[in-house]
Amino acid sequence: MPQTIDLRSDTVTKPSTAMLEAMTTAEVGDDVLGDDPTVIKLQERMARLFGKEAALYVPSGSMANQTAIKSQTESGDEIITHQDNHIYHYEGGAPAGLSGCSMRLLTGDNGQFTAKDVEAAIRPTDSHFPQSRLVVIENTHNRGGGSVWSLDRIREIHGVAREHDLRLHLDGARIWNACAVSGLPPADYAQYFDSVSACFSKGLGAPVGSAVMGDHDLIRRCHRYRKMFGGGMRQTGILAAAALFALDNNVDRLKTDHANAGKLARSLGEMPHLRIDPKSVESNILYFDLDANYMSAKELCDKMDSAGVRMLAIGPYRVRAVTHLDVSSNDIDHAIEIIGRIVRAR
Ligand code: TLP
Repeated sequence: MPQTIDLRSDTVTKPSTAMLEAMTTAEVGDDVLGDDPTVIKLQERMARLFGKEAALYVPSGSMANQTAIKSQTESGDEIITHQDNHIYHYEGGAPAGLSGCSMRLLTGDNGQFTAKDVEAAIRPTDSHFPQSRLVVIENTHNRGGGSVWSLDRIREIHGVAREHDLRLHLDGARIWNACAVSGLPPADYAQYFDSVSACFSKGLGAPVGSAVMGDHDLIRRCHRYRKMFGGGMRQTGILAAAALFALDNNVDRLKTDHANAGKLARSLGEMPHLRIDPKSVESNILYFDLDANYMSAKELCDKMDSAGVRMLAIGPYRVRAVTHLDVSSNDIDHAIEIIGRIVRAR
């Protein structure tokens, strides 16, 4: 039976035999008590990579973001971010639920906004208003089509945030993809943020895990909230070993995923009934729209699914595809063939 080409997300990857081997041979201890040597090694490496004092291993990107938000806000505070950000759409309302924060949502192309947008959104210091506290940037930007932020734009936002005493958090679930596009090391981005999250379970192909980076005081607070949110784990070295393996083996290859996404986008752009600008695809995520009089995104995804290609319908006429290390260039050719057959049949 032919294998399904699963482009729903880069979270669908399965650990390779070599990664599993690294996991089963990892040295472990009780991480809640702070003595898992593999977790300690991973945290030290992440702190170094991001140029921060400390790092904390957590079960998910959502927990990395939410421990960082909880650590830097008070109930009644407002978070300034883009209306398409993951923390707003896909984390179960956690900023309100866990930290009591409201959100000031900005607009802008590809999930990005400017320093001017931030400045205009900052509340006056007056007890009528929620207190502007934290700016959150997502890089690469998921709903923005995997867009990569320029360092200049981040630097300008940092300038405004500092002027107004706001803190900055980077949702860097896919910061590795941003680095692969820009050629910059993670620390170049991280220098403008008080807290940074990064995931091992997206493009890097680990089964579980993320990290949050910042100064000692922030990470101490995140540690407390990780426990409070139920994320304290015991012999977590088996998972941290997968993350270390991913850092050693799966960072340099991300460019392949970007090339595959570009190839897929160019072919989709030539197909009838589908709309996508291939030039807008910078990393491993792409979105395309269907002509409304053609068929719904769900209908197309169901048809593709039956033919062995999986994508996500994320709106009535909008589909997302994500490339990753379990999808080869040949798989992309095969997927293009299958989709072409479907859209040309009607
Ligand atoms: N994104 C998932 C879904 O939740 C949409 C995906 O398939 O893309 N930040 C960003 C930018 C993300 O894309 C994600 C996951 C997270 C945070 C959350 O990571 P997890 O799923 O580990 O909590």
